[in-house]
Amino acid sequence: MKLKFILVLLALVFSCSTDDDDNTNPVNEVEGLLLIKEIVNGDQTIELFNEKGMFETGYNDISIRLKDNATDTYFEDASLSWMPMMQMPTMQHSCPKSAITKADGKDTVYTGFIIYQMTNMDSSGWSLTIEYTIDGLEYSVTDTINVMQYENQNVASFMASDETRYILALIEPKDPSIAINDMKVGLFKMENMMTFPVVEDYTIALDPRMPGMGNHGSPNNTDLTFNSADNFYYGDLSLTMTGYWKLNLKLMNTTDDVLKGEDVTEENDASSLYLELEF
Ligand SMILES: [Cu+2]
Repeated sequence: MKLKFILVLLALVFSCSTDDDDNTNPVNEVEGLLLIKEIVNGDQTIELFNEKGMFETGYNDISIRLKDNATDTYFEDASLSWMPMMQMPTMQHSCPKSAITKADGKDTVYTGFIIYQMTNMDSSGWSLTIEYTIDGLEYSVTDTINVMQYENQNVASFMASDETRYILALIEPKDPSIAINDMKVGLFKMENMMTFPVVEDYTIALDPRMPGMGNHGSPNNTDLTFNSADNFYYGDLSLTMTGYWKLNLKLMNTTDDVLKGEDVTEENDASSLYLELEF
């Protein structure tokens, strides 16, 4: 009887503490992420986050919050879109990007990705326009952003033999290990300066090599194939030791014509299409 009473009491205490409405210590939905930039736009502030707290060339996973400056609270029912733009000496262009959607299981966080294919030496050149709708009202703001040059080639922008420019970005492994790693890349076509649709059903042949060690390879790699569930390409990447790896690639279209890249042979130590990895 006594034990039952204590259990009921405990249950009451716990249910009270979790049902607390005037929560003075709300859940931090961006815990573990670092602020990249805040963009103030009148009554709202857009907060951009990722793991490193900065944009880099290549694939960027981005978390976004939209703050009501008057109440210091975050909007939960906004719809957002974005347009990154690089100003070049004679023209401007955008880059591959996702839509912005609500983050799984979050109330105040929205997410998406942007793949910056290039940047200037001093990280300048890019701006980001964000359009959003709250309660039927549309807003838009543009600000400059810094994009740092990543230390290795984690993105390739290239003209292929079909006279099309493609952008190929390494997404995983993020933390490579001596193992068969899951490799994930994004492949996009530059339709025009502003539009970069996903390329479906191509094949990307994979031949990782260590140029610093006699250009040796590794066993049990698989070519990357398209996954229509999330529009990315997946394959097995075998890394047998730590160090610098050149991931030699060959891009094949749906009829298996090679559009870019060459086999690595005795006479040819690298493909003209590659990504780099160091760990
Ligand atoms: Cu550019």
